[in-house]
Amino acid sequence: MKYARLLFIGSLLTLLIGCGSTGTDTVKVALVCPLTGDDAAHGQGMKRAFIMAIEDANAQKKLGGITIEALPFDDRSDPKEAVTVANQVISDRGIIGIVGHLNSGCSIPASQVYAKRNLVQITPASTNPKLTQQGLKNVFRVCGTDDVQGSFGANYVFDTLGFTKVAVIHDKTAYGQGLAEEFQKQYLAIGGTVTSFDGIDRGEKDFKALLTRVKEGEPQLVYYGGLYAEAGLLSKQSKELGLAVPLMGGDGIFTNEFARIAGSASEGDFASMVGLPPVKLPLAKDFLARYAQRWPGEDVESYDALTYEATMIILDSYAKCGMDRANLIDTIASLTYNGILGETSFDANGDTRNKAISVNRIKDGQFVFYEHTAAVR
Ligand code: ABU
Repeated sequence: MKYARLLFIGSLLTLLIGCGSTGTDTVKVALVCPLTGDDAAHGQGMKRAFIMAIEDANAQKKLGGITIEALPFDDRSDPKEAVTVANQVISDRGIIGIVGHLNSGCSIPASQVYAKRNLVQITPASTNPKLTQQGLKNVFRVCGTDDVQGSFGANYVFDTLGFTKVAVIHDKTAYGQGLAEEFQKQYLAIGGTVTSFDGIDRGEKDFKALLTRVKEGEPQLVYYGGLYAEAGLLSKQSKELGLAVPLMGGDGIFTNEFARIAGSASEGDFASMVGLPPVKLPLAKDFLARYAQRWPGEDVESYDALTYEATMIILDSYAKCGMDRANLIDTIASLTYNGILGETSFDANGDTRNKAISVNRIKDGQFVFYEHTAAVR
């Protein structure tokens, strides 16, 4: 009899936990990105924007009487850690969606874990096209992709800057190598010469031997697929060796931390960004003013506006359709959201239809908006 009662209570608990947030007065949203390590400038910016979004949504009573809890997790840019964290996230039935990850190499394996539980994942930063080519319905992306960004970069260097000989370096990650290969493919297709194509390891500090060899090819620019920590050192060491040509990278180097690492060597270096920087988003004006008040002295980093938007899209959609996970995915797949990025809607793969690309350039130690050009030739 006692055993039967315990069995009944156990089944009831299982049912309640299995139903997720039924009757709950709190729901949770997870942010997963690198909060420590070499990419932490990006990740900490994402965390600030994420917290702001949750605070704003609670203040607006977006979910009526339900309180929204912000749950940031650190994947340390490590694909194995990303999968460990993803498994932790799916075991918390109160989590209604994930914003993240930053690194494509983390987002891709983690997305398979979230898919097992039909949990929505929106990345504000992972740009490798493969993420949304896996046929997973739960995966969305509010930033652009590296097929567009790499091709854009090649056209920009060849047509706009007029450089016909470049060296290409990448960091062997899903993001960095993918971007460098897209750049090279288009650059060769339009008649450019790639003087060298090399991979480095993340965490490496001394690139002098590589750059000495790269210099022999007499490139007019170094194109780098990777993130700001190694890019800053590459820029600094190339100029120290007399390879006084600009470095150009993608969104992964678009942070003033890049210039802090490179010092004055980075003056005139370029970064493309998958989207317009927040200062050029007319609807982000209020966000920027409030960000400065909420986080005094902190830079608005590359993915902050994208992270804010991704969080709001999950919450806005949840407010419309409630706790059913399949409904939430369908709601996001078919929405047209007007927010600080302008209009966001998703194609059949879950990629944003907003393909804007901007070029930003270091001036006096800071990235400044340089120009915004049509993305594809
Ligand atoms: N998109 C640049 C950094 C993140 C990534 O895609 O790996």
